[in-house]
Amino acid sequence: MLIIVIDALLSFLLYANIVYYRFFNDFITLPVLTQSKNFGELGGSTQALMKPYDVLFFIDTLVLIGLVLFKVVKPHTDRLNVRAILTVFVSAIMIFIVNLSLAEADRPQLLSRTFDRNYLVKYLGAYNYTIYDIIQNTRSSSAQRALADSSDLTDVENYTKSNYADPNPAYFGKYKGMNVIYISLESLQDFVINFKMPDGQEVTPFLNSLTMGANNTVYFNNFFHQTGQGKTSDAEFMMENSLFPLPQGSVFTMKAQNTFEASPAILSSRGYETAAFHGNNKTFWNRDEMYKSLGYERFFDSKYYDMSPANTKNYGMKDKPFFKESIPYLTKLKQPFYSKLILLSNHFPFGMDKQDTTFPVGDYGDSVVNNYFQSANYMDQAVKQFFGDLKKQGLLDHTIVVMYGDHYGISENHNSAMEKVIGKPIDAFENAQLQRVPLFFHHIPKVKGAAHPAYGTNSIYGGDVDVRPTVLNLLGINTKDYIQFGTDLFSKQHRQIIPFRNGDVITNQYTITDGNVFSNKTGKPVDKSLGKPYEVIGKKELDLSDKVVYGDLLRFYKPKRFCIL
Ligand code: GP9
Ligand code: MN
Repeated sequence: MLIIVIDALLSFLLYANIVYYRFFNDFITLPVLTQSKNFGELGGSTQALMKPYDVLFFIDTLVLIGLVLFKVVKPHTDRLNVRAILTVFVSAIMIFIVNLSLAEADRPQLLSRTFDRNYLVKYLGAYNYTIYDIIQNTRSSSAQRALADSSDLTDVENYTKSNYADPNPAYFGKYKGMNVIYISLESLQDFVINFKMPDGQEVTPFLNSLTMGANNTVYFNNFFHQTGQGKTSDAEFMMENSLFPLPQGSVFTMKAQNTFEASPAILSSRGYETAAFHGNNKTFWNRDEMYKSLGYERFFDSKYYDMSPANTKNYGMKDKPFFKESIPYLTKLKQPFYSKLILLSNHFPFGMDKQDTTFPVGDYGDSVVNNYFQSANYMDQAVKQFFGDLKKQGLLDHTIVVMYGDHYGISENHNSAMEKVIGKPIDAFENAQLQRVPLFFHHIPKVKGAAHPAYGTNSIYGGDVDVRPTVLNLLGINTKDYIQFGTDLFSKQHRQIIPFRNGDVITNQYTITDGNVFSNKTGKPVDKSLGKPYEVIGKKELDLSDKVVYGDLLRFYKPKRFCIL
């Protein structure tokens, strides 16, 4: 009897997921279950989503009931054999472990990163995924969120207000009413910028021209990614919230139900149309859920692109067709618009289809590093093509284009090849320095006698969390009342302190990494006490930001200048 009930419940769970997937193209998660609006949306159409042959999903239960009813098998009354039960259990666990290790080998950190539910279900199976989802959600949310109240915000508010940097009047509001386009340059690290292959070819000639100020661009060459396990999604999170990512997992997958005060919401409350573009399945990094919480009105995911084999590799769209096919959607948005395009093809392991490139591969004795140059060159060509198209559409002159490398592309595992690339040994100092990613602001208005050069390379130190206040100030939106951990990169009071999730801190003077302090100028260790004050600031900021995210504290925060739609 018990077996029949369990079997029926499992079949029901499986079937619920199938019906849900047919509509949402996604699997059920605990927060989705508790937020009935999703099911409400599904409600009317549930019947349409069911097919007559679905009854086959319950065939096992029906057969079991039939067997008992027609007395083909009789219920067991004698004692169960403990040994037999144990053997079944132990073998099940062993098979599970083997399966999990195979899955881990294929998708490293599958469980800790939770980057895509499709992958989790594929590798774990629907039942194990459900258990995983329940553990993940109860662990990450309940206690801290339930215990939090509005008074917890006081500490945070006091800190962020004291950290506020006045906007630079020369830049403030210079972009008022202009469109915004963010471009996430997948895995692009700063070392490739202005890098030449042994034959003298530049890897990123178009981006290099921007570093010299072409297209009225400012390029930051001391800008660092601050991402954690959530990689691309962490970078997106920081860019739009000016909060830090979590110590483990991704805010996108773990905290999508939180209240946020992100730039899409801020701008859509000021008349902007907001849209995100990404040539991958919308469930990846839980973007479909998270983008709603960030205030996006539209999300053009893989469904909107021609995903035929020639256009795709690895996770999804190649950058050139992705940009090309995004243009018609972009131009149909009501102006001013706030949008972001997440690139994808310059992703680990970077191998390219022959027909897409004539650029040479590197010769550094490591295929990942060798392929990286070719793939980064392709992305550079794609960005150039996109700028050309924006110009053709008459958009370039009244659009601010913010481009950033989302995180490292070459991990520490490839440092021996990287030593050949950069031509010096990579110690802890150099390793931390390699976490630079390029940041570009296209079309900065020319300001005579400004503190920073109007176009070209800017050597101010900064990190992901600094971008939001910078952009909002350029648009003429004062950020004083927002909870934010970054400061405007153009502000004269901008603080050049960059905390990282692994405990490192980089300032314009020092690199604090692995418990040692190095001088940026010499690359040599200096007295550890010199780093202490920055380590303290770094830890404090990360702790406060975690408090906001884990406690979902922004649900209590109603600043004057923020209006939720
Ligand atoms: C997936 C893309 C890549 O949609 O954003 O994710 P990553 O592995 O770079 O975090
Ligand atoms: Mn990425």
